[in-house]
Amino acid sequence: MTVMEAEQKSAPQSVTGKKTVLSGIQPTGILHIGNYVGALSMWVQNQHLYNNFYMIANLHALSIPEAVNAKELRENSRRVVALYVAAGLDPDESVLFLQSDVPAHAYLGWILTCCTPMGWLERMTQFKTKAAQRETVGTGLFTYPSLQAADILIYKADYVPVGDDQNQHVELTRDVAQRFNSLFGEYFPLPSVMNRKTGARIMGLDDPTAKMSKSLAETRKGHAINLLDSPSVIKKSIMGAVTDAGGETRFDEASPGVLNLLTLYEVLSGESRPAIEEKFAGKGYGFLKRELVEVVVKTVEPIQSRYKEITETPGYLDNMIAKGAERARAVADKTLADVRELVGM
Ligand code: AQP
Repeated sequence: MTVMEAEQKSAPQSVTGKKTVLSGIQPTGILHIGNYVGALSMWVQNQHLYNNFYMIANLHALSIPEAVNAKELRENSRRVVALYVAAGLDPDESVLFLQSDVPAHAYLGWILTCCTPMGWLERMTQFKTKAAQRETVGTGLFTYPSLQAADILIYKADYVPVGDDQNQHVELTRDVAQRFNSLFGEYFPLPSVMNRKTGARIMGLDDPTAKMSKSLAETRKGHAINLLDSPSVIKKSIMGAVTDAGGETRFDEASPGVLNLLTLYEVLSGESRPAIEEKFAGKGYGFLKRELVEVVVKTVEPIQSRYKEITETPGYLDNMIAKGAERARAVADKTLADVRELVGM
């Protein structure tokens, strides 16, 4: 894996000396290589540098209730925590928890929703995209970003490490924090987004114009590579990836599908761009795909074997989830107590 290439703007130092990060993933399916590259791998690489809060965003998963099955949501939530640890997050170093185990998120979410003008939420591109895909649009899908602001602000996070599709939500969080501060008194620090420079948005293998996504992966074979896919499924998905009739393997000249494959190869192999361009020059896309299969399999194999160990150890996950909830609540409840005071409750 390459040295972390994150964009960091300046943010205030936390009282403990280390800055704080918060991020999360919705348990709406098995994590894919886009979630891993854009978010999870960055968390793992940086975990020694920060106070880390990583949640499983199960309240957010309810924002499209028609897609929720209670049993599956519960199972997926456990799978996502297990994948966090299997991918390398250390549950002692990072606070890993289910969002729903910390009721202060929803409480602060309400207060921040009250501080968020509707126009700000109407501008969110993720809302517009997801709303356009369905007949009934729940209010929760609309107010999702103000709950996300609460997730971030309740830990007074300095940084939010995410894929770049989430940047607009982090910008909104800054606006909401500023609005709260101007209404009720200077309290929340303004968080900054943290993205990879390469791999902040991995595209669908079957359609390089659309972001690789868990929900699309459920209905479209070959759209995504899931972290729990077998080598043969990975091979099938990558060999079937959309490319073009050309043969161009230079990063700045490649078509979207080929650029997506090159980007995945770059991030997962850790090789430099000039070395990659030299390696693939004039060799055809079949060679690029076969090499990519190899690095993807090499990336997911250790994750899968740790995942198996974790999920087969009785009580391990339950214990970890309970401890994470306790540690997260201790911080979140304190912020909520301050906020209650500030708003007059
Ligand atoms: N394709 C991607 N490339 C890079 N980063 C990505 N992320 C998601 N897709 C990509 C990052 O993964 C984190 C968790 O995302 P999420 O589950 O909270 O929400 P999402 O962005 O809506 O993810 P999906 O996979 O597309 O899920 P569904 O289909 O359920 O909506 C975030 O940091 C995100 O940027």
